[in-house]
Amino acid sequence: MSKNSNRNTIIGSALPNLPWEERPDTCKDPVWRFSQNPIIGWNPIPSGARAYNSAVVPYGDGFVGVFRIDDKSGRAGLHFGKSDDAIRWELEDKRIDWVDESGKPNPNSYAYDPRVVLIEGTYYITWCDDLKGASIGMGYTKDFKTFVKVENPLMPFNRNGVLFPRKIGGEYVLLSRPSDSAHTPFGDIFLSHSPDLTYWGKHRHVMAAGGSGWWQGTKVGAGPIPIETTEGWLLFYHGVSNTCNGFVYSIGAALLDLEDPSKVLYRSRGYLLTPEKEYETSGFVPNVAFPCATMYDAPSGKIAIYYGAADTYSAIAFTQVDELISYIKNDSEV
Ligand code: BMA
Repeated sequence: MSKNSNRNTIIGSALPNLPWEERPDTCKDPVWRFSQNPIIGWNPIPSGARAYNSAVVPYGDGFVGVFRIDDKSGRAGLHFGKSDDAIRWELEDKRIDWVDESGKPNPNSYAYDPRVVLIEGTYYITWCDDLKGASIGMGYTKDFKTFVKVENPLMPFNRNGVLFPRKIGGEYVLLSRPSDSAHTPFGDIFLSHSPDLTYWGKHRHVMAAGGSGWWQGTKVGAGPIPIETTEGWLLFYHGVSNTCNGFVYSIGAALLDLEDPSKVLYRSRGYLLTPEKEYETSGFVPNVAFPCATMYDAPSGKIAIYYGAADTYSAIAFTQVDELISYIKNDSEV
C-alpha cells in the first residue's frame, strides 16, 4: 500500500495541519518516531518537573491539550496547554481548576494520564483520579476555560479510563483497566456501558495480558481514544513486561468490532514501538512508552501518536492507517 493511498479507511475528519514526517528510508517498521523528539523535556514550566502521558486535540485553527505534569514535589496534576503546530506547546504553570456542576471548586488531590475526546460538541476528559485510591476521574469542558469535574464512573482501583468517541448502540462506552492500589502487577482491559455518563454497567472483558509475545505478558491498558475505521475500532494500547530491572512499557494496537467493541478482531502479536531511544530508556522511570492521544487526517490516513517517554518526556510517532492495519492483520494473535 502506497503511503499516499486514499481508501478513506478512517471514518472521521480531515486535519491538513496534522504534524507529520515521512518514514525515514532506513526504517521498515509500521510506526516511526518524530525526528524532533522529545517535543517536551525536563522542567517545562516553573512549577513542573516533567510533562508526559498527555492528551491533545485539534481546536479552532490550532491545538489544545490536557497535560500530566508532575510538580516539584513529585505529585501529578493536570495542566492546560495550547499550540499552533502541535509540536511546540505553551503550557500553563497553574493546574486546571476543576469546578462542580454548580460552579463551586471541586479539586482533586492528584490526577494523571489524561485522555480527551470530543463527543457531540463537548470535550470529555478522563484521567486517573483519587477516590480513596486510584480510580477513573471524569470531567468535561466546552471551551477549555471552565472545567467541570463529574462523578467518578467506576470504583477504585482502576486506571486507563478511555471513552469511545461516539455512543455505540445508543450508549456511551468506557474502556478501563481494573488494578490494585500500587504498581499493579496484573491487568486486563474491560469496558462498561452508560446511558448518561453517570451510571455505568454491562461490564465486559475486552482483552487479557499475555499471549506468545512477552512484551505484553504482565498487563495491558487502553491508550488513546479509539479511532473509528472501516475495519473496526483501532485501539492503541500499552503492554507491559516484567523484567529483573522493572516494568517495560511498549505500544501495540488492536482492532475491535465496531458494533461490539468487547470483541477483538485482530491484535498485534509483536509491539509496534518499544523503548529504544535514550529519551525512552532513560529518565525518571526508564523504559516507558505510554500513548495517551492520537490525531489523524482521515483522507490521507496519517496518524500522529502522542506518547509519554520514560515518565519524563512528551514524544510523537507516526503511522499510516492502511499500512498499520495490514501489518496488524498479517501478524495477529487475539
Ligand atoms: C503506570 C502509570 C503511568 C506510568 C507508568 C510507568 O502505572 O502510573 O502513569 O507512565 O506506570 O511508570
